Amino acid sequence: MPIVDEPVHPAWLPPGAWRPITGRRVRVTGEGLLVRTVLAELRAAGATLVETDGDVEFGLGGDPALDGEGFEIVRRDGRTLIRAAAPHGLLHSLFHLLREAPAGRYRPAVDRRMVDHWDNVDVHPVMGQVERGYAGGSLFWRAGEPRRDLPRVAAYARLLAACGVNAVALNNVNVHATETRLLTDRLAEVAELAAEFRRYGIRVHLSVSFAAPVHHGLPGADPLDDRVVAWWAEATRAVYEMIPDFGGYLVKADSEGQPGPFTYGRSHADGANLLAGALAPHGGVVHWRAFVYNHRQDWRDRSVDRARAAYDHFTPLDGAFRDNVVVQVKHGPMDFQAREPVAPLIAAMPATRLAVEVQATQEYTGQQRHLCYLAPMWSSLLRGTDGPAIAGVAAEMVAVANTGDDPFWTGHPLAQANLYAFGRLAWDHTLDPVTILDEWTGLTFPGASPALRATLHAVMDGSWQTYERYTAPLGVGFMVRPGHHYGPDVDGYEYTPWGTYHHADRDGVGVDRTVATGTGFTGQYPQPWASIYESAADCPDELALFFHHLPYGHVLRDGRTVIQHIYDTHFAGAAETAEMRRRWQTISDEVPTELFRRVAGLLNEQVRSAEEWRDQINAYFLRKSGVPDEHGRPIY
Ligand code: GCW
Repeated sequence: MPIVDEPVHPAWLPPGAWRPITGRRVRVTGEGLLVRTVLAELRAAGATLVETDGDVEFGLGGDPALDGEGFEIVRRDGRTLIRAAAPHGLLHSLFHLLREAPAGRYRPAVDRRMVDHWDNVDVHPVMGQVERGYAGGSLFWRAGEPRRDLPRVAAYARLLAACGVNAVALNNVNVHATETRLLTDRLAEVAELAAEFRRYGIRVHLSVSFAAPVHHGLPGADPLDDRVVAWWAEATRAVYEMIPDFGGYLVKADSEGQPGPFTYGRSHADGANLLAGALAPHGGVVHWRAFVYNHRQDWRDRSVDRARAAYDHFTPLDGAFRDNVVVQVKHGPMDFQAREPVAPLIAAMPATRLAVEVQATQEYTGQQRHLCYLAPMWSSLLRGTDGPAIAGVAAEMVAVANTGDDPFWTGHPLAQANLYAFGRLAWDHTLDPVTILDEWTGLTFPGASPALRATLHAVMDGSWQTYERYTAPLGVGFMVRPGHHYGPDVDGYEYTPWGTYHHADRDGVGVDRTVATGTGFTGQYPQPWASIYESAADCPDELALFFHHLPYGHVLRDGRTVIQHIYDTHFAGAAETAEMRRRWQTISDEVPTELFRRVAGLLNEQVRSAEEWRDQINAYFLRKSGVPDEHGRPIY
């Protein structure tokens, strides 16, 4: 089917975003692919390229301490001088100029800032073209064939580079038969995409199946079998022959039915080191996911706790991985809920290179039908507001992509801010989410009026907490419809094998994860967090039901009982969505019509869905507990 070109929204790089460059005399020295990209961008932005005395000068030869991607901005006599140690730094500095970055030295907090696509080549019968994708189809494949809209891929690469991303995994971590061939006879498709990303300093990675040798005729995939070792070495050599700057492999092994080393009685270290050995001669890395748990649990057995699984599997392997293995850990111990504590594994692998994975695609945070600005969540995890800090421990940051072939890239136009904010926070963990939103607004809506800025802050800054208020209470999680995960279903997962329970009964609710009387999960944390979480009196309210089974009458730190907190937050959260919708109507003249309408329509759905959540959660807990709302509001 031919691709029908729809006008694509420019996201944070509309022509107006280039005002700091347009019309200026710019001098660029240096050569190579990325310098040519910088020159092309400057030309397109309407800069005058000069040989001497530019108003803006980009050059190499900066302090080597700035490493491959850092740069220095000096402002002197009305001129802007940029020095980088390598061309990557020049590219990043260009985009920093659009944000009117002040003079100073800049370098990223972590070396790799990666976006992982869960794109399938074939349309999966249940998951579709993109697993957990809420932004249309894949940018790379459509119905089993390469989509080949390379200008669109280049535009995407440019957006990623402009927010600081430098690596992308193209395909889903659940690798089906067709996708296994991307590594072999369909490698040319990957090479074609890699060429577009390369121009923006982004390296391409592939998700691979641990059983790939079996798909290609070997009797097994035992990591200690010489034939398997040789197969991976040869397959990898062929990849680098075609894609010399290939980033490496991403692997979901022994997880939710994906194959892995356990089949052969081998460990995750054996498995990861096998691939690392094949990649090492070429400079590639393996991202080996720690999302390993028993998804066939007996709900009757309260001694098994899914939250414990990653730590239990991986901490004994600390120090056993080769240097080019990166263990990739989800930020929380469960699965991308709106509220979870930091995964304790992150604080327990001092001898292992770790990447922390967050989910920009809004599987459990409204599926890009609800507005939910995630930067405040990510920032608080990085800073360690309510648990061990991720910043300083994670060597890399990864986001599951929220993008697709939707004309707004992200389905909900305002969800673009999540991708932008991920890149910026991965580059600089200390940035304030409110400042990032301002930056994003300034780029996306050049010349935004104070009213538009104020409205975007009003509807976005607190939207994650609003979402949290009207959905699963106090950190308990997973009260969603099984399968697609949209909308409320309090008991949907309660008696299933997935390990995601809330244990509500007539007396109370929550999972006892204490050492004293529960699953012992709190003991996986370093002090002081182990003690803070262990104590119902000290545990932060937002995590109260994650760590404790509490009576409905238990008084939380904020002075309210658990049951009254549930009622109050659900009424408040739903009311906040109505207010968001009202605020949005006030700026209809200030944003492009299509964007205004798309957001307005989605806010209608958000208000409807939030009311549904409010009423189901409140009705469920009133019926279970028999405790009425102190304020006598309608509960059904
Ligand atoms: O949250 C679960 C999702 C799966 C996903 C899995 C994972 C790609 O529901 O769709 O599979 O996490 O992260 O591997």
